[in-house]
Amino acid sequence: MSPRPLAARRQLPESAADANDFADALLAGLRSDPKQVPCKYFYDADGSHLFEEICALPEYYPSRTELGLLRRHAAEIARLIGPDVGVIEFGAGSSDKIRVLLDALRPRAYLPVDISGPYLRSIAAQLRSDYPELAVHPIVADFTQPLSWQPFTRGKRAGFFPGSTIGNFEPEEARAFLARTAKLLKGSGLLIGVDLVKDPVTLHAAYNDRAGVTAEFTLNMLERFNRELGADFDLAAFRHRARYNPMAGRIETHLVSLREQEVRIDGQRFPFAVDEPTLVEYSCKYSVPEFVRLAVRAGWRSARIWTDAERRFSIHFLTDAG
Ligand code: AVJ
Repeated sequence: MSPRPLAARRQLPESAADANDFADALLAGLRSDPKQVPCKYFYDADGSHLFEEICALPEYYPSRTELGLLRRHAAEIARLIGPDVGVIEFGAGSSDKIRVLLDALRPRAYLPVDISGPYLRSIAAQLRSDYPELAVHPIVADFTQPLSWQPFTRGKRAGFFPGSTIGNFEPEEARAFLARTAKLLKGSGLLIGVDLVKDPVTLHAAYNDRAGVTAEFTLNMLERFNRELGADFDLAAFRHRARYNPMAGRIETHLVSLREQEVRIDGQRFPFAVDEPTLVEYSCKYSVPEFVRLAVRAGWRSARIWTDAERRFSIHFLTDAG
């Protein structure tokens, strides 16, 4: 009998409650000064697909570099994680990376956690048909919040958090997230991709691609607000702006209002001044020792670190500090 891991209990449904949270978060963010909207709202089905397009851009080195590292070190990674685990992935991005891990590791179960239900289901369906032996249990949930779900996988678990998505948290939130995962993954490990601090020109290009896909990705958020919340954002009246802040070591992405305007959402009016920025994303970059310090503060032990020859990107294997 093959053990059948149970799916998550109390996973967030794509319910009216969720839609309300979404509307409330947007309205609160637009009322705050300066205006801001959480970057997790990029990822509706269209946004998730645009992000996949970003990963294929020549300027966007993180995905390619991380995938190369995973391929090169797959056997060692599988040895460190060990056999017969349930892999919990935070954010189901493009499935190339998880496939490399699945091929090398042959885990018992795969539990992707993602905020976009439709996208998650399409990824799950593809993986089920390509890996008939694997138990695939998608969990629709927002992992930026305290975990309201418990994955039931018998035996060992391993966490996988690629893409440097950890960089979307500010360092203190990143520490809190890592501390929550340390509890969830007690007795096991976390494989996590972290983009490294580097020259500003390379960083700037990665978030300002020539083809304009990143701008489209950023603006898609407004289209989503129009579609799902009945907002009336004029997409031609905002532009994408991503700049590297060398003091903070992060890319700061804003939607900038091109003119003085008023946007209506849910019967409320939101004024925007000319050139007024709305913060939509931080992508924090770390040095290797900086990230190790953060992980250790969160209760992890640094067991192994891989970087590419140009030291653009790092993958860390963290284990239970005991
Ligand atoms: C995968 C969420 C980490 O911040 O680099 C890519 C998202 N935003 N281009 C990143 C993103 C603009 C990406 N993360």
